[in-house]
Amino acid sequence: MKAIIIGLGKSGKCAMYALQDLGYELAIQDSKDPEKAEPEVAEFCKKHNITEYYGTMPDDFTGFDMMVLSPGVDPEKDFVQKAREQGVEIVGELELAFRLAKGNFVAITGTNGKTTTTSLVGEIFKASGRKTNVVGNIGLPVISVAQESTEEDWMVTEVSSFQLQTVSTFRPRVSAILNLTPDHMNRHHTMEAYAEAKSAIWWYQTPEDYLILNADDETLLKLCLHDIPRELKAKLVLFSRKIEPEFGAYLKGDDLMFKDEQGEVHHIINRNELIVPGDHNVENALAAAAICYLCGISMEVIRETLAQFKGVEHRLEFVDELEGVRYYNDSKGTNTDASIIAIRALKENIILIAGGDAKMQDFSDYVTHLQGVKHILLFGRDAYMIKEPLDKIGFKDYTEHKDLEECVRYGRSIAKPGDKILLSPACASWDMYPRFEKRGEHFKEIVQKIKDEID
Ligand code: UMA
Repeated sequence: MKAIIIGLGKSGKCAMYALQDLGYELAIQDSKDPEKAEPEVAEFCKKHNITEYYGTMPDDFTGFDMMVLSPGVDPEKDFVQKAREQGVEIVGELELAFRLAKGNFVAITGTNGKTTTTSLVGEIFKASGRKTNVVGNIGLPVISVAQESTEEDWMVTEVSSFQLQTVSTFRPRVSAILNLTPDHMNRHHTMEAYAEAKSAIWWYQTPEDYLILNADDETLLKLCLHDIPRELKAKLVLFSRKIEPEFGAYLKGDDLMFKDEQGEVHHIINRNELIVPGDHNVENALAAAAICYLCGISMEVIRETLAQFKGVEHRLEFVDELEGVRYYNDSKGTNTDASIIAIRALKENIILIAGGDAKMQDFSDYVTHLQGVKHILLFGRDAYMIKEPLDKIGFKDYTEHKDLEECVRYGRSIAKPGDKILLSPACASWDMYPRFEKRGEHFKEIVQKIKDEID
């Protein structure tokens, strides 16, 4: 068998190791320049006689059985179409990993909250004593653990719309779509296409499986379920903060509840016992509890783990308090909706740091959600895309800065005790950092530097 792997980031590298192990004849391709090739990859290719294409593409794909796409590679690109026409099977890294894995899959997607919910589900699974792999978009490619997995393994998988664009058999036992708001429009172009990609999470599920959806998100229900011309075979389970579904998780007063398939009601936890703040975290907890209960985990284990969960790094992460000012790192707030959620959770006295790679988002609605924000510090390549709608609505309390450090230092100079300096950029980091994690880490380093200067 002969395969070509497109994209040599985390996913492509692990796919290369896995296919090499299976005895495939391999070629790799990456749009980056040859001199940026990782030495580790170059050495592996040399050792195993793997053909390398850096900054170039084979003229012809005849002879290849399979093309493996990394999530960052758009399957609509011309060369992918050409390969398809030449009879090459196109698979994404997630699909390939699913085919190689023996464990059961839980899959979580949504525009926001998927990393937190995946972490939470992972913690609950671990606490229940199961063999747990927390994988996928959260940072560890599924393929890196797929081959070693056994039937006892659970793959708690965060899946992105990118990964779901290239599935053809992927069947999670339990899947969840948490919410749907505009994101990644530079890749999907329309909300319908974005939603269709997300909906592939349930396309290959069977009547033994479960699909969990947010009953409060009408756009999600319409675009990811009702408008999809495919039959849903899995059992539909809902979660909601507003209504009491026939089957699913909901909020009754301050109590999180779960009604099972037989209509029996179970108490999950009181919302005041959750450490993580905000309504969105109640939703994440409802979804996580539903997923885990449907996988057979007891409500006691679910409750205990929910009560201990402190949240995820870079997601509304409390960094420190200096001179009465609290610093929060929400570098994972890479779209307007995620950032609005963080702003709502902190409520008031917010000095907001925003900007970066805007991914062609429209900020005109975003700027109407800044009631709790006293001042905005703008930075990054596309800061002007936030500035323009701010000017339009007459929001004057903003300043523009050359980089993150200048933002933090200026923020500190105008902050009063009780204020919160929040990095929640509403943009991707790719204009200035390789990943949002690096941006978040840089923010924390700057806060630490200021702390050292004060001490
Ligand atoms: N590349 C090409 N051609 C292209 C695009 C990229 O050759 O058209 C090359 C790049 O030069 C680079 C490599 O592909 O060498 C990067 O591959 P990739 O972008 O697929 O990134 P990976 O390192 O494999 O990481 C991916 C996910 N990245 C993306 O979806 C963009 C990671 O999600 C994920 O954690 C990882 O797989 C493990 O599963 C990151 C992300 O930003 C966190 N996700 C988006 C999000 O959450 O909003 C979807």
